[in-house]
Amino acid sequence: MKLYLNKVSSATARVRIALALKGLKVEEELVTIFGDDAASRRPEYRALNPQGLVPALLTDSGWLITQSLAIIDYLDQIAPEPPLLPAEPEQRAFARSVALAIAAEIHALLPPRIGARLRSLPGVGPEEVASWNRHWVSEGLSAVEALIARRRTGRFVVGDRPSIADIVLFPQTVGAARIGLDTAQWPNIAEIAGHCRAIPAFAENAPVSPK
Ligand SMILES: N[C@@H](CCC(=O)N[C@@H](CS)C(=O)NCC(=O)O)C(=O)O
Repeated sequence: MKLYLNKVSSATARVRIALALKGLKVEEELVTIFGDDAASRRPEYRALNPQGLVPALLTDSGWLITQSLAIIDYLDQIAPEPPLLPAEPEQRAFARSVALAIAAEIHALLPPRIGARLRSLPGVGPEEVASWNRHWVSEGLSAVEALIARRRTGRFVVGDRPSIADIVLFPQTVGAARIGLDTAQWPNIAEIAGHCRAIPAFAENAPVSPK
């Protein structure tokens, strides 16, 4: 299998953490995502992935899977151990809810293409974009903290094993700290992120800072 990735990308980090938890090795191809000449904008990459985003996983049979959550679902099916979704139906739904609250409602408002589009609008510069990013991460993680606080029973979002919820949450906490937010304001999230960081699969695949 081959993973198209960028190590700055928290969506990529989710997939790399899942691969590492499962002990799966894949070929990796770097796709640049910043700037007008980013590889993700080029026709060659768009021909492969019309969304022009990372991550994307090319399976052994040549099928391209886009979207980090779909890729993780696929990995969970082809390599079921350790499971990344809880077996109990309500807990399973909760793990997916937390993952989607971050992937769909926080992260979707932050990628480079959003910042570039905002900066093209009159009166919007880097400081306004930074403020936009802080606003959505802050509001989004505050809601996720409240969701987790209502249900948490163990070291991770669901019980004592990392699930898809932690895999999506952890990179977002790294991103939150990177834009100047103090993650200690979300005590459950901060504690869970600490437990994640103690696991090499998480620590070694955390998103890196843009140069
Ligand atoms: N919902 C997608 C998000 C993918 C995404 O936005 N990836 C970012 C990097 S984190 C990207 O490729 N950005 C390129 C751009 O914004 O131009 C997923 O979960 O895979």
